[in-house]
Amino acid sequence: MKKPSPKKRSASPKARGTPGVDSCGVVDYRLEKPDYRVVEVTRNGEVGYEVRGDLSAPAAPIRESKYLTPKQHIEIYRWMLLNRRMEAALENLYKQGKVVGGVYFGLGQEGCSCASAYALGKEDWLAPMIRNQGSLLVRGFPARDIMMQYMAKAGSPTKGRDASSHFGDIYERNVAAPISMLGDLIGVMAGVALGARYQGRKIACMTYIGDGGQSTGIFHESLNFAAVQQLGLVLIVENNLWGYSTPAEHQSAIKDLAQRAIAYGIPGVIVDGTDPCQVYDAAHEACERARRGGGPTLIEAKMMRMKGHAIHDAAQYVPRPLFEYWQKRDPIARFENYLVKVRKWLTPGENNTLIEDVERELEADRNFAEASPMPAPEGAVGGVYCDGTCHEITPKYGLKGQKAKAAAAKMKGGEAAVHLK
Ligand SMILES: Cc1ncc(C[n+]2csc(CCOP(=O)(O)OP(=O)(O)O)c2C)c(N)n1
Ligand SMILES: [Mg+2]
Repeated sequence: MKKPSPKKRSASPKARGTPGVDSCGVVDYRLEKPDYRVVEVTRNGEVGYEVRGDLSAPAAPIRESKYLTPKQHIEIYRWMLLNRRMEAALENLYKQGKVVGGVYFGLGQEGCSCASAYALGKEDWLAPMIRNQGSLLVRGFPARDIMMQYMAKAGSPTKGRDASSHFGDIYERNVAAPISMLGDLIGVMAGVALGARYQGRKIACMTYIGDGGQSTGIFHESLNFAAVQQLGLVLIVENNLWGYSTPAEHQSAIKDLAQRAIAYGIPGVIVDGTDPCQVYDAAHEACERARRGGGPTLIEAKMMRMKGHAIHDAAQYVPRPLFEYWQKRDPIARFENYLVKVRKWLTPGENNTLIEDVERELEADRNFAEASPMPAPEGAVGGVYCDGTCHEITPKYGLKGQKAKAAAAKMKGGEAAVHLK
């Protein structure tokens, strides 16, 4: 691969400069503001949705990143490609009857998942949601793990006990497993941030919530707590316009979900979720703020869920023109164009090599995952509940020194054997 020149070629003048700030103080990184709305209509007794407004505008350029080097741009692009191609492979595995449950897709959201997770350092924490498979890849889970998980293989992160994405890694990768009850992860990550503070660790804790999930009570309770305690939480609101079959407009009366930040006294930021540079810059600033003890940031990433809720949902309720509008804003096609044609940081040949490399990696991982055995039936009886003797629980952010010893002594003989570092 050609070594990208450290000197940046500049993007178009429009794609640079300071982000705007709305009348509520919400920072807006976007270079275009879609001008349409989704309305409910009844035709021949059937309720459905239509789009009203102007859908003819061409896609905006990619915004120039203030922080990313050319090499980092290419790395994010590679993660996005891997994210998309892995989901395409999962769709095929599902159609071949090899996936045990459903499959969830982040099609059209790869830039948001990958560029946000890319802003995290090794010590930071991530709690992904079901569409953030790209974030898992960036955080170091190989595609084979995700594929084995969907196929409930013995070698999958949950050893076949879960058939979608309820897994994490609290020891090496600092990833908390997704929680299906929408919004609950926000409180969990606020708790991780609080624990880290007691340890004097300066870390950022990132998680996601959807436009639908933002309506839960726990969203309010957790974010308010994080704000009052000034915890290092980075909350990305993935506004992909749909919560199952409910349009975002029918979920919240405010147009910009980032404005909710005002109610908690924290910064609110809007980004175009299909532009990885915007996502990265906003996430990077929020992580820096979290690490220096500045408190939480709410980032609203505006984009579109380009498939149904999961593989079983054909999304027939979504007006077709909306798909066409967002297809023009495909994050991977636009980023590829930016890297190859606008910046010329990748030659077309290097781009092809990179794509082939991603496909090769994926092919090897898919073969590995498919060839892996299913768990032995008798294994199902173990490893679900901890009886206090089956494994050691080592808290990552446990108490230190004398306090730790005292706590461990108190716990001995109690419900769980806790071994403190
Ligand atoms: C508290 C709670 N209520 C309802 C559900 C059922 N549910 C799962 S996903 C979903 C839609 C979520 O929409 P959104 O938050 O916009 O996320 P998206 O699927 O668009 O990524 C619902 C209602 C749930 N898991 N948890
Ligand atoms: Mg949604």
